[in-house]
Amino acid sequence: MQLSSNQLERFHRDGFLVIEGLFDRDETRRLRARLPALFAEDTPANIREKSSGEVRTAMGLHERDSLYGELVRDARLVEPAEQLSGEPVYVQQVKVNVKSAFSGEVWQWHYDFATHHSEDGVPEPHALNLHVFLDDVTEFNGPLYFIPGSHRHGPAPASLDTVTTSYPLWVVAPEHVAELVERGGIVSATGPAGTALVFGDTLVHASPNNLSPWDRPIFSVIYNPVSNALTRHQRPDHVHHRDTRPVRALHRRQGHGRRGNREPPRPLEAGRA
Ligand SMILES: O=C(O)CCC(=O)C(=O)O
Repeated sequence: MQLSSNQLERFHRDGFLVIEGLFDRDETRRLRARLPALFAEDTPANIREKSSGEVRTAMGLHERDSLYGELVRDARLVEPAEQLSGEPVYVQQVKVNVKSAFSGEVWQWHYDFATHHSEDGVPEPHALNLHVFLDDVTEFNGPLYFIPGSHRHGPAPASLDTVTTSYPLWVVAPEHVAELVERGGIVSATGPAGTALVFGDTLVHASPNNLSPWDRPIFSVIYNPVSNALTRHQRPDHVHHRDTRPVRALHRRQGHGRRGNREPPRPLEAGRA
C-alpha cells in the first residue's frame, strides 16, 4: 500500500497521519482476543502501571503470538514505512499499549527520538511509529495528543523521567511544550477500531489518564531504516530489537481481512482539541 501525494504532503506538514479504516473490525477483534492470554504471561516484556499493576505495555508481541507476527509484516504498515523512509526498514519495537479502563496512566509529553538516541544510540530521527487502534479511541479513553508541526522546530530539549510512570521516558519540559502548542495547537487522535496513525520520531506527543470504563488498546510498531540502526545495546531486546534485517512486506490472500474490492482507506484529519 502506498500513501497518496496528499497524505505525503500532510505527513510532512503536520508530522503525522490518521488513516481511518486501514484495518477492519474483524481483524481488530481477532487481535484484541489474543491480549488477555498475552497480558497474563509472566515476562519482563509485560510492563505494568505504577499504581494499579495492570499491564501498561506488552512488548515483543510479534515473537510471542503468530497474529502479531503477521501484523508487523503486513504490507499496509510496512510499505508506507518503506515509502516514507526511502529504504528498507527493520522492526525496532512492537507493543500494545492497553491504557486500561479507570487505571491507564499518562504518557508524558515526549518525542520518541529523544529516547531512541539517548538510550539506543540511534543516529538520526528517521524511525516511524505506526499505530493501529484495536478498539475505538475516543476523547474519553486516553487518546494520543499530537502537536502538529512540532517536528519542524528541531528536537526540543528532553530529560529522563524515571518517576512519573513505570516506563522511563525522555520527556519535554512544560515551557517547551507551551511554546510548541502556541504555534501548532493540539490535536487529539481519535477514531474507530482499525484506524491507523503514522508519526515521525520528532513529533511531540502525549496521552492522558484513562478515566473511562473503556480499555484503549493500541498496537504500535516502530520501524527504523536499516541504515539508521541502533549503536548501543543497553536496553533489553524487547525494547529495541537487535535483529536489524529488513522486514519483508506480507500481502494478504484474497478472502482474509480487507478484500481487494473494498473501498480504499479514507484519510482523516483528526479533530482539534
Ligand atoms: O499509547 C500511548 O498513549 C502513547 C504511546 C506513545 O507515546 C508512543 O508510542 O510513543
